[in-house]
Amino acid sequence: MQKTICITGATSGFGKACAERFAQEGWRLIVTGRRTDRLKELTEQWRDVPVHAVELDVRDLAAVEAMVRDLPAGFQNVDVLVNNAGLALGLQGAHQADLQDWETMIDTNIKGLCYLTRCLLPAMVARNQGHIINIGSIAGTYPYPGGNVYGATKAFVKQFSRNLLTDLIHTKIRVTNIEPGLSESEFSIVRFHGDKDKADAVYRGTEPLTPTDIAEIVHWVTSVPPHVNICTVEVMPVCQSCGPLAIHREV
Ligand code: NDP
Ligand code: 8X3
Repeated sequence: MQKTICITGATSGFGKACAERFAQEGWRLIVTGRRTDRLKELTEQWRDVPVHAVELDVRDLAAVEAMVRDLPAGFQNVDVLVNNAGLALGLQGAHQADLQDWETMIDTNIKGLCYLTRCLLPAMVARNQGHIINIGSIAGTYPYPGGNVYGATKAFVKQFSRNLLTDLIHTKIRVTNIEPGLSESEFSIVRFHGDKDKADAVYRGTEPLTPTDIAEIVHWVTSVPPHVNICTVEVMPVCQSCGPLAIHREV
């Protein structure tokens, strides 16, 4: 039977690559994001793919509830939710960071992810079938200067994913947290508020992961046998590793 996947943040980067990957596999797609021109561009490339595109800001609980309530016939049984919409804003130290940036990251990466999960889970539990795939980050495990609230939101995603598994142990629902490292998308342009030169510098001299790499992993975790749950995937490009612990000396 044709399966249905709901992807948040499908207008760019990982989410868009996931939409394209699952379209190739013949899934029904629910694609969401705030930029409607991007959603239109994305869906116009497919002729035979059943797709439901929804303009959605994941921070808006009423809009999330309405989206789930108003899913059209054929799209109501969501088999996979990819909680991908998210962002980092700024790279300043905690004493200098913009509080509004912190609010936006918390509202999007934590609250938005919770809204989608809470609204789609009851139907999954009723059907005893489903898969929640959260896009965390290595920043949720390994601290780095300026990662402050962004990393903390992804640490939330890690623990929330684990706690979902404990709540759902009596069901066949799977929960996966995918934690990528350095990946080239619009992520850094957003982080630096549109400063393309700063964003390009992040990837200079590296071979980062690509959105296609992440989409392959998202597809893989859905394709293992139903009794197998890939709980966590931590993935970095070969050019990246965890830094050493730091010591500041006064001499
Ligand atoms: P992009 O900036 O390319 O894509 C982010 C997507 O999130 C866009 O489609 C954007 O859509 C959507 N989005 C942002 N805010 C909202 C919102 N309030 N409501 C709805 N959609 C929103 O970045 P990536 O593809 O790289 O990032 C995807 C996820 O992966 C994020 O959660 C990010 O934290 C995580 N990640 C990224 C890494 C990287 O190095 N790139 C590494 C590890 C994790 P729109 O603007 O149209 O709403
Ligand atoms: C994105 C990866 O290292 O830029 O989540 O925080 S990193």
